Amino acid sequence: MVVLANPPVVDQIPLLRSPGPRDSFAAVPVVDLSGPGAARAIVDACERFGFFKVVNHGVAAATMDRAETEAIRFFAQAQADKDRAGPAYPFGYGSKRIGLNGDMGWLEYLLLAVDSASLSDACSVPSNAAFRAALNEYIAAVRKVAVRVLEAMAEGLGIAPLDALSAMVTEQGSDQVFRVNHYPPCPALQGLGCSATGFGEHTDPQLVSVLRSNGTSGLQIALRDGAQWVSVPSDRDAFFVNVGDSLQVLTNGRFKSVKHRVVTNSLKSRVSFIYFGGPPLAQRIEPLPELLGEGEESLYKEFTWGEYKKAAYKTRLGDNRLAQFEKK
Ligand code: GA4
Repeated sequence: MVVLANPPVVDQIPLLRSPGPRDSFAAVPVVDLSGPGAARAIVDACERFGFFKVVNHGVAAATMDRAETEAIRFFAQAQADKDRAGPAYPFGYGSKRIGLNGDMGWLEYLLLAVDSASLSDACSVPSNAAFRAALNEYIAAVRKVAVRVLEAMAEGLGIAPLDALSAMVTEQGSDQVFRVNHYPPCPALQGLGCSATGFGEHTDPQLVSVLRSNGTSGLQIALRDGAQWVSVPSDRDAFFVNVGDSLQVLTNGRFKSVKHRVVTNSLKSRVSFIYFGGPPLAQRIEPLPELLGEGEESLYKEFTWGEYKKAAYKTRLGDNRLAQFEKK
């Protein structure tokens, strides 16, 4: 057997089979957020895939375009200038390294804290005023989408009050994070049948994540518990929503947190924005009483979001983080 070493440029970055047309997932559930069937459609999608696409969301294209233009301008700067906005932990610019335990991806990014409905003033990154303003406008808008999605979930699940879920991500002290990812193309691998891992497989720890990309493909989700990976056709006008681990627990496993990853495109760069809606650190993450049937018990041990987050940062990206909180 001939074992080929990774081409030097992607040294240390795991490779994946390049997706082809047959991997495209045509059945992504599409939810019309302004339509009457949104609540039912969202619950159905969360039970089946933990993932769906949102259209008719009411966010102006100009808001998304402005944030995208400014992000491209930021990442086009000289490396030394970007490095001045680092390190990524706790918040700031990062390149290739993801988390604290050795995961690597073919990307650079900004990891940013959100306070209420805009970037936290405690972090001066990004420092450019136009970029900050564009991100703040985008964050205010995407957060409203997250709130509407969480309200529709509560409605569809028959939970009262309607803001039982959304309040967790909007109340004072909620742990909201915003991420801007830039996946440069990786031409060195073109035609080799493999692609660099942009962001390795993982589930998100929060309640929900709301993603928007520039229309370059790359996002994949796992079906059948990881037995099959499918490519999500990109759509720059839509948002994509992931169920996170916390929402899986709040629904006692009825909703599944979806495993996903990003495969780098060999020719086009991908820019994505992700809003992660998390609760305050002291919030207990446990099944909502309305969702527990007669005599049904929680599948999980008791924990707070702060405890979950602390444990998450000790894991590798691809680890099953909920496993240690499951009742045996
Ligand atoms: C995945 C979802 C978000 O991007 C993130 C990520 C975080 C990070 O990049 O620092 C983590 C990852 C994410 C889960 C496990 C830990 C923490 C990297 C990692 C290895 C910002 C988050 O909240 O959790």
